Amino acid sequence: MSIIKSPHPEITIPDDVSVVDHVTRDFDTYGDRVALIDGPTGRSYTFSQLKKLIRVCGSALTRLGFKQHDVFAIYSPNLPEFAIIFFGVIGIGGTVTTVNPLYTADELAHQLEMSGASYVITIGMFADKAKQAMDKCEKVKDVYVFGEAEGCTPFSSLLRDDGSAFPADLQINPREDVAVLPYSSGTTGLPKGVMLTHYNLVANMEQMRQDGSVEAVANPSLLGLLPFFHIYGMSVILAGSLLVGANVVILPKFDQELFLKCIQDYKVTHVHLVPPIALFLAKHPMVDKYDFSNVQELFCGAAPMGKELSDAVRSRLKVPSIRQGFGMTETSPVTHVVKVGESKPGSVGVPIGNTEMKAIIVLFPTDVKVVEIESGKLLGEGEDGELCVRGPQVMKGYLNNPEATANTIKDGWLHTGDIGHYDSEYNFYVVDRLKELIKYKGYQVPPAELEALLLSDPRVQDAAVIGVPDLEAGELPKAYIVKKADSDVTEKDIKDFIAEKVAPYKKLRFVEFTDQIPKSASGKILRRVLKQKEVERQKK
Ligand code: 4UU
Repeated sequence: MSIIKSPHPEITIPDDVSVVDHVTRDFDTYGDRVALIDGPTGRSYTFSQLKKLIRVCGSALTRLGFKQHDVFAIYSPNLPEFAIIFFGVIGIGGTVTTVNPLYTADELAHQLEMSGASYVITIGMFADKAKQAMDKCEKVKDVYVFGEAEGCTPFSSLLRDDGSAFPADLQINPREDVAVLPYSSGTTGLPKGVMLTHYNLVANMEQMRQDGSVEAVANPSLLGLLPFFHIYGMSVILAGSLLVGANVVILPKFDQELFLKCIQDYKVTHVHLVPPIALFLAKHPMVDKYDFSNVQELFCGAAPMGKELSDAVRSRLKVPSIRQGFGMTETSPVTHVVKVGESKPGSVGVPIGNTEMKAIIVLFPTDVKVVEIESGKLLGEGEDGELCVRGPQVMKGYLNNPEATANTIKDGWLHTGDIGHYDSEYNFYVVDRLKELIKYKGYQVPPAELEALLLSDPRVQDAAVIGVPDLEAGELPKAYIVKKADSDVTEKDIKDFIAEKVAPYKKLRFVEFTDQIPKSASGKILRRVLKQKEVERQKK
């Protein structure tokens, strides 16, 4: 019945260093080793080249008039050059907002507008969407493109610079300045800009470094498959691996054959996964044709991976370690990881380590308390409740949204909106989600966003969206619709209406017409009532 501290010893987290200075601090030592490799083409950059290009890019951006605290949007799949612009912007004190490249032009425009971005970079394939979005946002000055595309400025123009305009007197305040601004819907409502400071990211990198699994290997190589626009790919894979001198084998999307071939041919040692890819590894016949002997660890997060799936992957691939972690965009992202050397299938692990650096600053260790949902009372071992976290990785807040921030961080505790419990060794188990968020293959699908779109359809009287359990995707978005009295709208009409407006992973997979949406006295949708109905239906 108490607050739980991380079982790891406390570490010192520097609060006087920026993300780029921290990540690149040993790049001169890593020198000519390969830092980034494009999986499909083999195009690569060494640590020395990357360090130089980050500076060159920062200098070129400065010449353009891009200043400290300005916002640059990256709307791109994973590519080695993603890292150059990402660290180039952050290195001169700018903020990067990352956008899912599958977003429609409208979804992109919305994020550009909300984040106040002045530039956006994309790839040729998405250049049209980026230009359409720019036309809707006054603040956006230009669209950059990796490669070339009509009406866009080539990214290569930012690399033709001698680096001399890099700001010499740059003062970054790591505890205040926002390095990245990914979007998350949090526990409720529409996506919000998550302000992660330089300190938040440095802290999480150091907390993960304490884990030691990557550095324990002679030539560590991580697979950069999970998207860099999402905090997992951005912080843990891209920044975290470069910091410790591991290379990243980058894949722009999940292609079964290429995925397996790259792991084998580039001798990848650490593979970060989400549950649907773990399922592929457990089941697909193609997997047997490839050599996994260099893989030291498979690491899964972003959605629940149960014991059965974990055991199935382990027994098939015979990798030395398979572990799970837990995190959120709002926590930079990692808060829990299974201890190195331990096998705890089904558990998301113990709270990761952290430190109190200065006694005068209220900097708590990564404690986790389990709060009973209704009362706020602390719960004990084995009792399910809402998980609340505090630590140096907890975000500064949601951009321009003090209300949502106050509802999420209370007395210094971040309320995850997840339900779980812990065992006698402080291994945590996440068993349910209190918040309304739907996760499709680890991607966030905010029901409130789909509901707002549905209500904008004149044929719809009322709507509620929930996630229904699915073996492969984790959850699939389903809408309950109350039709307008005179409407003969069909399920297909509703699905099409949404599909036109949102990225493919947010599409409604099921639509059911109903007479009434269950609501509380205050008018809130009772999602658990609808979810319960689904669970019972699936049992039949
Ligand atoms: C059950 O998904 C993430 C971050 C994931 C992450 C990153 C690095 C996990 C491990 C790691 O090392 O962020 P968001 O913001 O997209 O989604 C956060 C939500 C959580 O609140 C929870 O509902 O995603 C769900 N979630 C999980 N659920 C994340 N990880 C897990 C997990 N089991 N392991």
